[in-house]
Amino acid sequence: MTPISTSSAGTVKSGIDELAAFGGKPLFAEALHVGRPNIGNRETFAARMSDILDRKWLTNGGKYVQELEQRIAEFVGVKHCIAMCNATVALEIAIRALGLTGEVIVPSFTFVATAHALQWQQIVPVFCDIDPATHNLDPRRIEELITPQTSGIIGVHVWGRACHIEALGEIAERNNLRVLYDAAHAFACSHKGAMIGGFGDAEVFSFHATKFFNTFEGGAVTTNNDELANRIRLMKNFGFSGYDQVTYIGTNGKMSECSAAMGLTSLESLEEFIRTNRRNYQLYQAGLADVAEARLMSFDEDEKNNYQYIVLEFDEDRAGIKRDELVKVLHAENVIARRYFYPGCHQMEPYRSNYPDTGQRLPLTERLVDRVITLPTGTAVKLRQISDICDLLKWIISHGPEVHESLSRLTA
Ligand code: T4K
Repeated sequence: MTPISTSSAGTVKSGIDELAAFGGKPLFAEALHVGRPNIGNRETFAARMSDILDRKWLTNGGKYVQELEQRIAEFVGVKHCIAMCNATVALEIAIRALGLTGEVIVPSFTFVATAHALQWQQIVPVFCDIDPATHNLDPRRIEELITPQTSGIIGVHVWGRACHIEALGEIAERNNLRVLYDAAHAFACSHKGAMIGGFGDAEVFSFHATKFFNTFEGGAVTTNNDELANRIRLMKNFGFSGYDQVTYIGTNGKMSECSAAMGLTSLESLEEFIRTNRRNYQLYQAGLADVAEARLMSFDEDEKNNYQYIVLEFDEDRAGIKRDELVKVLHAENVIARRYFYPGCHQMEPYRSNYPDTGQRLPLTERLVDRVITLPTGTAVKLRQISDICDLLKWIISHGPEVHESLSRLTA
């Protein structure tokens, strides 16, 4: 990707006192968030909502859910897409439908839902360290964690960058394990030219409001396995295979027609959302090109990416200011930067208490959770605001030790 040039290298602050953390005026009048929803065409959405109300078919596999499932299956290139109320329930159902039991290997560097979906069903999430180059499961660390109780691996395509899919597949085959992918971040992304959604035994997408493609709340399981798809369909509808006929233990994982209407509308603007995210990414790339202390995560330009996360790895030793101090100063300026996935699932309950020593085998995860910062992007952020965020970051970092000292005095 050719970096585009930033409009200004202008100074957004001319002294420490001007930082909002020390009483100055915030750079932005309103908060800029990570995860502000992208909204498609309002008229189209309103027309669909009106139709739903007219037809009085609100949920339970209605017209819009069926259409969304079909469109997603076509887009991803899989045989089956089963829309769900959210990705957490979709993960729980996929885990159960795959027959996972005992122990399942997962990264700790993920949203806690990945681990909880297992533990919720009394399956132990066995946390594995990551490859620092990709932030995804390190295949070289997986086999040492396999025991007779291990039934599967859940890989997470963090930031939409694909896991080491071939290596995971080989390990699974050698050890007779199932592979499920948490593709919550990876809608519209590809691996070796093939869309994410068709790998492993099944993949799970999240369409939560904070994802670049949203259905308010929502998610989906995609798979090419007919039998598995059938089981998942039954399980997400209480196990009903017909009127009064229950074939499995099931739950309620259904997506509503409102969510599907939003999904269809979002799908119509998908390319625009990705274009905006990519343009934002390029602007951050240009704006932060010479900032060695804050390295912008890269994407493989030969693949399809959704560019929904602007991820920095921040080197606090080099900058002379702590990552959390930087986040605090940014928040005061109304740049609501986020740590991800701090402090790692293994440091959250119940995993922290159940397995207090897990951190010892996760040195790279523990390092990464102290370095990551995500920045605002999406259709809600303007180009000028991104240049200003870059200038602000550069200014703070170039005054790192001073800002650190001033913050220390403030809290002393
Ligand atoms: N696996 C992975 C790898 C995931 O990342 C996730 C979800 C899942 C599984 C489970 O998927 P779901 O069951 O949710 O479908 C968010 C989301 O709740 C969650 O979906 C997401 N990952 C996770 C990474 O982030 P928070 O705690 O960041 O949400 P919150 O409420 O702080 O919102 C973030 C920002 O977005 C806010 O500062 C404001 C803005 N926002 C948020 C909402 C909900 C809006 O502007 N409008 C909104 O409607 O969790």
